[in-house]
Amino acid sequence: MIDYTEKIPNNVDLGRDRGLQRALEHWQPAYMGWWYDMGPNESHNYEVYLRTAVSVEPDGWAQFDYVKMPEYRWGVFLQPRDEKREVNFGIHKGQPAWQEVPGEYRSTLRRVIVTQGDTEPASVEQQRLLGSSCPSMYDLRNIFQVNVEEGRHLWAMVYLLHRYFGRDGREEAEALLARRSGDADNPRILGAFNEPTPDWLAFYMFTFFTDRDGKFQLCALAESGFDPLSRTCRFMLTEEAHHMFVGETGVTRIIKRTCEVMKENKLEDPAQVRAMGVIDLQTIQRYLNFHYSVTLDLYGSDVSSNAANYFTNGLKGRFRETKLEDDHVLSEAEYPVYEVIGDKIVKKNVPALTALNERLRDDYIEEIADGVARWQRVIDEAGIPFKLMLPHKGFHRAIGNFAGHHIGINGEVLTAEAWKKREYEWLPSPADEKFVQSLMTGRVVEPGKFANWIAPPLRGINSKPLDFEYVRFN
Ligand code: BYC
Repeated sequence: MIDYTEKIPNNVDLGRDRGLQRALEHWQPAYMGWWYDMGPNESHNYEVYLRTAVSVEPDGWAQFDYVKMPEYRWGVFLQPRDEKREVNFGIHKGQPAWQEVPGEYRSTLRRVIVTQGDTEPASVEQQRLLGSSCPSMYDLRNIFQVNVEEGRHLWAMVYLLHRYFGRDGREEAEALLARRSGDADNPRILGAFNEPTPDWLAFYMFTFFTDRDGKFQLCALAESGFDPLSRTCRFMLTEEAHHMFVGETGVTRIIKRTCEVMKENKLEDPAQVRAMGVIDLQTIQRYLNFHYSVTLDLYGSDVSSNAANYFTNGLKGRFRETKLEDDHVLSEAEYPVYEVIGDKIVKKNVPALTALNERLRDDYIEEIADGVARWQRVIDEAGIPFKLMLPHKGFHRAIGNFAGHHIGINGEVLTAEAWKKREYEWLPSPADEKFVQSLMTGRVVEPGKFANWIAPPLRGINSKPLDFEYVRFN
C-alpha cells in the first residue's frame, strides 16, 4: 500500500533514507512552482474527479474522488521487487538484475532516464491551454487526469535520478523543470515534444500516437536489467493505458459525429461538412499524417549504435523481450531497414542489434494500424465511402534514413519542390488549423453537454453518468 500520510507519498520506504528524502523534499517546491506556472491554465481552484493510486497491486490501485488539482498527491510508486529477477538479454544475460547502477553504464542510463523524464513535463506544457476550449466536462476531467499522471511520471524519473545518480542526478532533476516545450533557447529534448498542441483534435491525436510511443519506450525500459527502472516503468504503464484510451476514443467520437452529420445531410464535400460545424474527414486524415510522422521520429535512427549498446549492455530491451523466442543476444541476427537511393526506397538487411530502434518502431506501427482500422469501422458503419490511411513510413521524417528526403504519402521519392507543392494535401495547413480552432473558441462545461463537433462517449468515468459533475469550478 502507499502511505499518504508522508509528505511525499511512496512505497519505497523513503523515510528510511533521510538524505534522499530531504533532497526530494527540496525538489518538491520547485516542482510545485513549475506546476503553477506551466500546469493546466486556470485550474488551481477546481476540484476534479480524479483517480489516485492507492496501491501498486494490479487489481486495486485506483481510488476516485474530488481533488483540488494542486493538492494532487504526486509520489513515488514502484512495482514490488521480484527477488529472482535476472538480466534477460545482452552480454549480462542470466546475472541477477542490478539493484544499483553499474558504474560503467552510469552516464548512459542517466541519459535514457533524463530523456524519458523530459517528455512528461513537456506534454503538460503542450496541453496547458486546452482546458479553456474543452468540448465537455467529461473531457476536461480526462485531460486533467492525463496531466497529473504525466506529472507523476516526472516524479518517477526524478526519484531514480535522486536515488541512484547523486549530485549529477539532482542537477538533471532541476534541468527537467527548467527546459520548456518549444522554447528557442532551452527546448525539450525530443522533437515531437516541442510541437504545439493547439486544439483538441491535436490533443486526441497526440494521446493516441505519441503517448503510444510512451507505451513502447516504457515497455522496452521495463525490460531493463537495472531493476528500479524496470519496476518504475511497469507501474507507469498502468497509467499510460488511460491516456491512449482518451486519444483513441476522442478521435473515434469526432469521426462518429462527422459521419452522423454527413449522413443526415447527405454531404460529402468537405466545405459543406465544415459549414455544419464538424471536422471533415480529410482534415482528420491530415492531422493523423502529422502526428504519426512526428511520432515515428521519436524512435531514433533506423540504424543506431546507441540502441545496439543499450541492448548489449542490458539497459533497454525489445518490446516484450522475455516473450520473444531467440537467443536475446542478437549476435548473428539481421533485420531489414529502408534507405533512399536515388529516386528509390531500397530494403537492406543490417545487423539486428543496430536496427533495434527500427524494430520497436515496426512493433508500434503494427499496433497503430489496428487502432486506425477501428476508426475506419466507424466510417464504414455509417456507409461513408472514405478510407483513412497510414502514410508511408518515410513520409515527413526528420530523423533516420528518410531525413533530408522528400517522401510522399505513398512512399514516392520527390524533389523538394514537388513535395512542397503537395504539402497541404498531406499535412494540416494554417487554414485547417484555423478552422479547427474556430470550432473550439469557448469551453462546454454544462454537465452532460457536448460540443457539436464531437459525439458523447459510450459511458462515463467510474460508472458515473455522463451528466455527472466531473469538475467543480468553485
Ligand atoms: N528528436 O542513435 P539515435 C513518452 C537524437 S514518449 C531529437 O538515433 P537513440 C510520453 C538522439 O538523442 C517516450 N533528437 O538515437 C509520450 C541522439 O543524440 P546525441 C520517451 C533525437 O539514442 C507522451 C542522436 O539523435 N521515452 O514517454 O538510439 C506524453 C542520434 O540518436 C530524436 C524515450 O524516448 C528526436 N526524435 O534513440 C508523455 C525513451 N531521436 O547522442 C510522455 C528513452 C534521436 O547525438 N530514450 N535523437 O546527442 C531513448 O531510448 C533514446 O534516446 C531514443 C533515441 C529512442 C529517443
